[in-house]
Amino acid sequence: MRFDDFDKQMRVYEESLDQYILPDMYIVVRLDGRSFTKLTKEICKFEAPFDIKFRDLMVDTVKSVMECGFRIIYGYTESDEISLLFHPDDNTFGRKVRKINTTLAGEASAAFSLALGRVATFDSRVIPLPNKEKVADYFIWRQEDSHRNSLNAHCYWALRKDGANQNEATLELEGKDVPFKNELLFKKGINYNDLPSWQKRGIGVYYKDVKKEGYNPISNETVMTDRRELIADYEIPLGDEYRRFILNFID
Ligand SMILES: Nc1nc2c(ncn2[C@@H]2O[C@H](COP(=O)(O)OP(=O)(O)OP(=O)(O)O)[C@@H](O)[C@H]2O)c(=O)[nH]1
Ligand SMILES: [Mg+2]
Repeated sequence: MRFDDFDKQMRVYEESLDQYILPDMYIVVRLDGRSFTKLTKEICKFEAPFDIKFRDLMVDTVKSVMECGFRIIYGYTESDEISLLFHPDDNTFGRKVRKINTTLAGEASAAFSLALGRVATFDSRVIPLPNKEKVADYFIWRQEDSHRNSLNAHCYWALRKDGANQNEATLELEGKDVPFKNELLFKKGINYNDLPSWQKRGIGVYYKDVKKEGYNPISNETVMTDRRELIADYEIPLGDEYRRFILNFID
């Protein structure tokens, strides 16, 4: 058989599971650390429930994937997950799902592992969303997940630090509502409202115009130049204000 014919015959198998995101759909990708419970609690022993070193590793990973070749306009991280919003016109890899997933999981895993100094990996899923409102809903959903997880984690570790074992702490919180959990923390001297915003709402990463001081060697002068820089926002807005904030990236 001629190679060209053989190649065509084999490609049919290789491409049988290929999928593409339709042109009018918004693309969000969520990356999630694999077995990060073991990594954070047993292997690296990060501070619980929140560790600034772990937070900074996640933020640096978000920045790294936002600059790896796709047009990503907003990044969001909470816990061990990262959500990425693509520019509506992004057409990298012809919007092929497998290329988007494998490339981003690879880039995130490599960046995080290099910074940590040991192997850690992320999985990836593409979430196609039909309109701007659903994009905003998506990010509000992840922010609410962050809130819930954060309240629960603070309660769990407050109980653990008071001597409860894994089972006792889990049982104590099972089926309990938000006021109960707030009260539990309050009794232990923690006012949930006063905890840092990034622990409750997560962190946004996006481009911002900043003024940078530079040096012009010809005129021998210090000059101010405009630069677009990726910044991490540790106090992102909440609720309706967050909806407007998200819509701003795609309007
Ligand atoms: N100690 C510590 N743990 C953290 C921190 N941030 C996230 N984690 C942990 O990261 C884990 C993330 O949870 P999951 O993604 O649901 O669990 P996983 O073990 O990664 O499992 P898979 O994602 O299914 O592979 C939880 O155990 C969190 O407690 C942190 O700042 N400090
Ligand atoms: Mg995980």
